[in-house]
Amino acid sequence: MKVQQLVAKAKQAGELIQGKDIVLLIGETGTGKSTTVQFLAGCKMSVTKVRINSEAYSDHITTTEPFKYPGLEHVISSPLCRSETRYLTPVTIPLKDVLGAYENGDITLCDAPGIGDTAGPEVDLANNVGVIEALKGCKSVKILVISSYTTLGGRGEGIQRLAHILINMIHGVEERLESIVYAFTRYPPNENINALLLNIKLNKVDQDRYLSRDNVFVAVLKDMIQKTENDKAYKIDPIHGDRKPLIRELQRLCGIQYPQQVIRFSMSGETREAIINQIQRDKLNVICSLKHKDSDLVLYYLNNVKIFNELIEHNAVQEAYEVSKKSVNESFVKHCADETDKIKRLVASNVELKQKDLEEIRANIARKAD
Ligand SMILES: Nc1nc2c(ncn2[C@@H]2O[C@H](COP(=O)(O)OP(=O)(O)OP(=O)(O)O)[C@@H](O)[C@H]2O)c(=O)[nH]1
Ligand SMILES: [Mg+2]
Repeated sequence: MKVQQLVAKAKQAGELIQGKDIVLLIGETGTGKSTTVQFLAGCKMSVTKVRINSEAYSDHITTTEPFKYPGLEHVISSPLCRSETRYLTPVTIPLKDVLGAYENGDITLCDAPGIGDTAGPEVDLANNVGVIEALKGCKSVKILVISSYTTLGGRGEGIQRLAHILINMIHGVEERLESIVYAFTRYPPNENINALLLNIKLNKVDQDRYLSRDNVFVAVLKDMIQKTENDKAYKIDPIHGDRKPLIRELQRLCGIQYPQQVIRFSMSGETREAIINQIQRDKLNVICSLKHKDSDLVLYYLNNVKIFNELIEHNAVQEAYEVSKKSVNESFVKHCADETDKIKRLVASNVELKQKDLEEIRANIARKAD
């Protein structure tokens, strides 16, 4: 998918959440974010067996009735382990539908693409561009972190990845923990999540010289442990669960103000490299199209570089943008000089200057300036 298309889609989502207090779902691909949005929106759900390859079947939970709220039709869950959600999709739920007729106001849940480096650079970039662009105009953001038992990993690697997604995405996350709530999908009913997390902290993190020195990571893990104490972990059971406690908690949470200054790109090293390669190609394409005097292509590639430059703070990106701009500028200056020479030659040749000649020169310059 083209960057421009992604940005356009993200802007549409951005318009829907402009000036709103929203809840953003964050989690790795396939952890159950879309399913959780459907559950919190009160959709009736049932489980079906879905064939995921020639040998294996998997339990898939889907909605069984028409969608009640606008936007829900775009919240799509997938049994296949690939990134299904590509854009930020807001769904607004009136609180009276969940908590009772006496409640005013509403809550806007934003389903988001899986963040992380599991799905390849293109998807990672798409996710980042979409989420960050769409969040620019909203008023505040509460974070609902989704962690799945299936991605936990034998030694808690899933929690580590998740914590690092949060750290990369939320600037100063350790000071914004009051804006975060954790929910857990696919956990066996009797599994004690708090004990699992505590075990990861004591037996993995505290024993690891590097991990235990990572203060921000330790702060996030401790926050998870504290928030799941006394059996308080929010386990998502999309079919039989009660959505009220989690909605109440989300309502109570205090959102991150000025999210555009706090929420940032969380892309993997692989994605960063892919973007830098892409930008170098776009820069060369600007120069090449200038040589071929194809102004449509010049504009197209220059715009690509410009979009990346607005989205990503990186020296290589900035440099590519500056070089592209400079090349276009120099080409324009040269073109004007050529046209000036043409006028001078015409004047010097004593041939009578015709209105037509001047108009042609003026049109040439104007076309380039465009
Ligand atoms: N058993 C069970 N399955 C779940 C639960 N939540 C999600 N699933 C299943 O997990 C699969 C992936 O769920 P999605 O909701 O698409 O996951 P996602 O996080 O939105 O994935 P991306 O949009 O790709 O990032 C689907 O087959 C769901 O039915 C849950 O709480 N319990
Ligand atoms: Mg999804």
